Amino acid sequence: MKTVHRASYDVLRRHGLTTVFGNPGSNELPFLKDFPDDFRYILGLHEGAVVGMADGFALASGQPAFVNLHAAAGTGNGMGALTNAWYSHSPLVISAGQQVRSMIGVEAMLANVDAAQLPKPLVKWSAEPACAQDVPRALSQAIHLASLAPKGPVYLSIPYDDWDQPAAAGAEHLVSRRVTGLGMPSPAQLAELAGRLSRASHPVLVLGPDVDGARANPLAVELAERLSMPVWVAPSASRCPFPTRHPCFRGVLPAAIGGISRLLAGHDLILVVGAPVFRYHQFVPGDYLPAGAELIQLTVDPGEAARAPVGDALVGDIFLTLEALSGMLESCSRPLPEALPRPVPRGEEPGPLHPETVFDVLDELAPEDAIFVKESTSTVSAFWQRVEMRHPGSYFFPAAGGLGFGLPAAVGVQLAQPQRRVIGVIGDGSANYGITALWTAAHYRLPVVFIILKNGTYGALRWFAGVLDVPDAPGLDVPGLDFCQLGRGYGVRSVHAADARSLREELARALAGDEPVLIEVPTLTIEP
Ligand code: TZD
Ligand code: CA
Repeated sequence: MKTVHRASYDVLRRHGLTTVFGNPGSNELPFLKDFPDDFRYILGLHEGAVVGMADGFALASGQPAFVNLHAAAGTGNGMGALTNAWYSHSPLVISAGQQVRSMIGVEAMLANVDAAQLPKPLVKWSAEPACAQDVPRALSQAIHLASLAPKGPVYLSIPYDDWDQPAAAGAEHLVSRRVTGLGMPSPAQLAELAGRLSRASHPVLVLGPDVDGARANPLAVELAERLSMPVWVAPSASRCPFPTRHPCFRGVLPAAIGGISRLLAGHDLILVVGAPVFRYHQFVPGDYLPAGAELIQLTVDPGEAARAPVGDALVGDIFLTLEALSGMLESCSRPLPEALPRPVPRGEEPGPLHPETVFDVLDELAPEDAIFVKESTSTVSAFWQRVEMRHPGSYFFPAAGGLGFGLPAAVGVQLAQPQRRVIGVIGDGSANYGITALWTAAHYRLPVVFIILKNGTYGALRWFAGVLDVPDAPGLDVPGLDFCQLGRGYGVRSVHAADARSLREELARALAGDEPVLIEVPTLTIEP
């Protein structure tokens, strides 16, 4: 007899979801029974870390990732991480164990009351199948929905007495279904877009994370070169969509209404690709656009298109649309923009290192295809200026600013990209929200290099306190943390590097090895 358990694993296997990120409890044990040999279970010690790892894995692989959480408590612990997954269009298929069906009503221990409601509004779809026989089909629905554009997280609550029930007749059809769909603008819409771009005299390109998600970075380069456009990265950048030393590259736009229109002044057409318009953060009033500028947004997400306060929008697959567009555009006669000057290396001074020095060392020693997972909020601009990123999938930052992404996502990215070296650049504040991921890195021997920038404070909040005129806020400092001891406690080789020379030595040693290493670096506080 084929059980719901067998039929469900068949569905997961068919879609390549053979890595299970989880933290188990009694509700989940029947699902984990007879765990197939071709599956691997990646244990995280806290659900925030579990979802963060799965998020990193999904973003870096471009494939859906499967998560198994413990009932309501495990789901709740994972929800902060879901804010990031939601905004990065990360296809997470999250399952949670439910009490046996007959004990949900009496609210026995571990009954997930109103389970489907719990993860909303941070999932595309959430359900508890109406009967055991529907579980494999619901799982298949969850995987397809997570993977269809715009990708995103979904949630299934599964009562644990479902697994050994007989599967429904016909369950085998699930594994032969393919669900595909890549919406494209029509030829007429494309021609209009190409026409507007060709007629513009000072167009500018603003690229967002979904360009990198679609691996359309080379197409963005082609488009920028063909029309000699300066290229900005859309504000609150969670990925790197464009090679950062290309002559067209200008940097990351600030996350403020006024700041953006100031920086884009002089352009008559702003083409935004793969980003919302815009992910603002600090409130600086001003005009949405500089005088005389039009904006066109190309996005894969109808929600992003509909909610923008300004400009026209075209919804469609980014890779296919850019590909079609490049065939329709003549090269323009404008010269290419001049490359930004290379940042000057900082002289070395005694005392805590300037973050710029740390980034210069990273730029010097990191492999050219290294992947950076960044979660130090006050050092974002310095990092983008100093560390060259060349290839798709080279940079990940929490898409909703929900801290606790960095350490776990670095682990998930390394699992998805064993050929490339992952370097986590993590603040001493941020590190604490996902610290248990160190154990997972050690346990599965994943060679992530974790660089902890230790300035003893929530640096970005110090800057924000100035912006918001709150000079006296409590709770902004985090002195007395010893990340070398924490790292060792979780089983990761951990070293302290107090100056540029020892940072260089320790980083070179870490990169030459094949195990995770934590490097704690005392740093100065700078402004984001
Ligand atoms: N809690 C969560 C889950 N996410 C958050 N974003 C915050 C709190 C608030 N927060 C920020 O937005 S930045 C920040 C906090 C606490 C400081 C992070 O400190 P850090 O980095 O040491 O990681 P910097 O470079 O010192 O800013
Ligand atoms: Ca800090």
